[in-house]
Amino acid sequence: MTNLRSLISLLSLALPLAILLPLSVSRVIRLTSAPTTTSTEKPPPREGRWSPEPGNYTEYPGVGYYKWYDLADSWGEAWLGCVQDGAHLVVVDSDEEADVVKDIIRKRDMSEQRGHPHVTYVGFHDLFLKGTYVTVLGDFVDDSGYTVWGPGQPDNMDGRLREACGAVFTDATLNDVACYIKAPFICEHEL
Ligand SMILES: [Ca+2]
Ligand SMILES: [Ca+2]
Repeated sequence: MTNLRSLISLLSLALPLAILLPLSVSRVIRLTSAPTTTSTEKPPPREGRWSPEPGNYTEYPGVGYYKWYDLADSWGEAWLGCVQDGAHLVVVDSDEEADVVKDIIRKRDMSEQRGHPHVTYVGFHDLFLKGTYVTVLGDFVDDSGYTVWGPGQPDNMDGRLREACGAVFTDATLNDVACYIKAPFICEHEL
């Protein structure tokens, strides 16, 4: 009889708990999974090898951080190299940034030049749709703020070759090139 009474009192205690507990758990889950996209703040930079330390990325005040790489086996390799840095292939989006790119190319160590001498890979392509140039950040090149193409470009090598990947000449004017050539590239990290 005593056992039965204590069982009843235990149940009367446990029952509300059994009802309340799932409610509180679901409330916690709802709270922790609440969307956090209402903030207008930029997300923190991705983890990677990017660093503003000397010898790594160079700061051009007011424009961005940049790093020159001597060689990629293809445009895709260049793209990946920058992503692995926690950066991106440079997206030239102003005349000012074009001057930065020109400066970086001018200062490059020619003794290390192993890729195509007139090509530096940058972050645009028309791989998705021929003739529609987009940046690696997903914007149309036409809307990017810098659309100075080299003479006759883009030309798909006078129509003889599919040139779907983005590059600049040494004067930072844009060019479409074949995606598989060996060329240097520049990565950018936003300020
Ligand atoms: Ca940029
Ligand atoms: Ca071309």
